[in-house]
Amino acid sequence: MTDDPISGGSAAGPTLESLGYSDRWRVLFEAQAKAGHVPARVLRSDRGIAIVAAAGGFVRAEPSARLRRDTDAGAPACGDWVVLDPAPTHRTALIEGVLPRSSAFTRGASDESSARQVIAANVDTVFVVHPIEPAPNLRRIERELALAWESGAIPVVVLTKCDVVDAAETERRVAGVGEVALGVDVLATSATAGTGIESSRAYAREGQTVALIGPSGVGKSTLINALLGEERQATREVRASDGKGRHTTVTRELVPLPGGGVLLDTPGMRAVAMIDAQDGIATAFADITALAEGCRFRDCTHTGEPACAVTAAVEAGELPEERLSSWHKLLREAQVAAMRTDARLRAEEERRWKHIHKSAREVYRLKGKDPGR
Ligand SMILES: Nc1nc2c(ncn2[C@@H]2O[C@H](COP(=O)(O)OP(=O)(O)OP(=O)(O)O)[C@@H](O)[C@H]2O)c(=O)[nH]1
Ligand SMILES: [Mg+2]
Ligand SMILES: [Zn+2]
Repeated sequence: MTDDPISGGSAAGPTLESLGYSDRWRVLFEAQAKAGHVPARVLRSDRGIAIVAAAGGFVRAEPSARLRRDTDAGAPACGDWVVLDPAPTHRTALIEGVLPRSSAFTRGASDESSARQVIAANVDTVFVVHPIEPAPNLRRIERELALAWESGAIPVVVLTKCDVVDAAETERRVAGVGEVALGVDVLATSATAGTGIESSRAYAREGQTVALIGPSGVGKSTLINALLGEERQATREVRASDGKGRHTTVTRELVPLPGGGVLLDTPGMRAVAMIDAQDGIATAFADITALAEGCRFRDCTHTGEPACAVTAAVEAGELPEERLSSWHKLLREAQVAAMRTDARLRAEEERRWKHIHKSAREVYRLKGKDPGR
C-alpha cells in the first residue's frame, strides 16, 4: 500500500468502519472474496483507474479483465465497495468485484447506446445544495429531490451563503423550500459565518456517507472544507458577470472526515436530466400521491378526468397549480426516459441473441464439416 496520494494525510488512512464498512458489506464481501482478497472503497474513479481505501491505506486499482468483461457490474463508481486483490507483485491493485450497491445516484448517459452512469454509490444522505440568493428555484429542487429519492438515499436541502441575506429573509426562503420539500430537512448554512455547519455535520456521523450535488458555484466544496476544518477542496470565486460558477471541482471524490463519516464532493451539474425515476417522483410529491388515492379512476392522470381529487385540490387552493404542473412535467420526462431505457435493453437483448445464434451456426457448420461426428 502506498502513502495517501490524494490528501497528503497519514499513510494508514481511515479505518474501514469510518468509511462505512458494516456487517452488510462484510457478508457481501465474504460471499465474493477469494483467499488474499481484501475489502476496499472507491474514493475516486477516473477512466477505469481508481483510488481505493483499504484497511492498510490508499492504493491505485483497476478493474480485472474478468470484471471488465462482466458488463452487468459496470465500472466501479465513486463510493463503491469492492473486492480487491492487493497484488503485491503488480504496481496496481486489481478490483475483482463490485459489491451490490445499497443506493446509486445515476444519470442517463449522454450516449444513448450505453447504460446509465453511476455518479455516487452507497450514499446514505444526498445534500441538495442551493444558494439562498438568488431565491432558490423550487422547480429545480423538486426535480433534484425526485432523483435523490430514486437513488435510495435520503435527501436534505442545504441552502448556502445565508450570510448574504438577513435572518428574516433566510427564514422566509427556508419556509418556501420546505413547502416543496415534503418530509425533507432544510438547512440554512453559511460557511463564511460558520452557521449551520454543526447541523450539517450531524448527517456525516461515523459510517455515514453524504453526497453533495447542485449547480457549480453554489458552495459545495466550501461547505466540505468547513466540515473538514481545513482548505482541502479547491474552491473558486463565482464570475461576477453572470453569477455562474466555473466548475472548480472536476472529479467526484470521497472525502473521509477526521471524526468518521465520508463526504462526496461532485462537480456542479448544469442541468439535471430526468431518468426513469417514477418512484422517486411519487415520494418527492407525496402530497399528490396521497391525493390521487381519492380520484375516482385508479389510473387517473389528473388532467381533467371526472371526480379527480388532485385537480379538485388545486381548485380549492389546497395544492399549488405550479406544483401539479411540475409533477406532470417530471413524470412525462421520466416516462420518456423509461421508454428509451426499454428500447436500449431490447436492442442489447437482440444483439445478445444474434451473437448466440451466430455462435450456434458456427458450431453446426464446424460439426457438419467434421465427418467423424
Ligand atoms: N458569502 C459566501 N460565499 C460563499 C459561501 N460558501 C461558498 N461561497 C463562495 O462561493 C464560491 C463558490 O464556492 P465553491 O465551494 O467553489 O462552489 P462549488 O459548489 O464547489 O462549485 P463547483 O466545484 O464548480 O461545482 C466561492 O467563491 C466561495 O467563497 C458562504 O457561505 N458565504
Ligand atoms: Mg466544488
Ligand atoms: Zn386525479
